[in-house]
Amino acid sequence: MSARQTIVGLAIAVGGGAVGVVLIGAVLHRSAPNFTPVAATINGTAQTRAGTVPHAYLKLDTYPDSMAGEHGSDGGAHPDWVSYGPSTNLHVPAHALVTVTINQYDGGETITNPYFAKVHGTIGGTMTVNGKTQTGTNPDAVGHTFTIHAAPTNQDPLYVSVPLPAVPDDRPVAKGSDYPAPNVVQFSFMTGGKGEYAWNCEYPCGDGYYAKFGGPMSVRGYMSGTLTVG
Ligand SMILES: [Cu+2]
Repeated sequence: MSARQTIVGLAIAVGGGAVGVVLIGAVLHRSAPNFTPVAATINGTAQTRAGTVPHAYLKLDTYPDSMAGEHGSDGGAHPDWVSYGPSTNLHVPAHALVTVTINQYDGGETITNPYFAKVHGTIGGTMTVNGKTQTGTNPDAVGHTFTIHAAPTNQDPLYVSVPLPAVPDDRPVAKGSDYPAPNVVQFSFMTGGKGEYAWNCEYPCGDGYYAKFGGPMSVRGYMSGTLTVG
């Protein structure tokens, strides 16, 4: 078992004088539980600025609890924690167009940093929400974000951040489901060469812990994971 540790942080240094803020986005241990990976499905090719490349598709979900994702139907150790599914261990091909579809089932509120209510790093700088093209969402109604950070190494840079609009509190539970109908968010991005990246949610959804950045926000496998390009 490798003891190698990958520390991936989003370091924001506000220079000048005594003001310095460093945010550590995620600390991921190789020895942490290795959730069953989900690999993007390659289906045909896409014409891009980089030429004709494989077109890969990845499907994810965000839930208001942990009953439907990788923690098992009993929700595991923290059934009431918000979670991504079906896995937080994601694999996509190198030098490909990756189209991600996220079914977002959770509610939400105001995001701490409105930067993350905007779309960054996708093709065209846009996403679609329930079929409608948008460059961001209302910062007062964000459920989660899907944010890929490039590790500070010599691998190709990869930075993508997409806000996932909150499901309104009054949307009823859908027939045959435990949840209301989701907001369906879709976006595409290009991968470079092989690499290992971290992704996480930047909406403070860890209710009740450390200004809402604790709990599911600070334990791998809920609101963070890895993205392997290769
Ligand atoms: Cu979240």
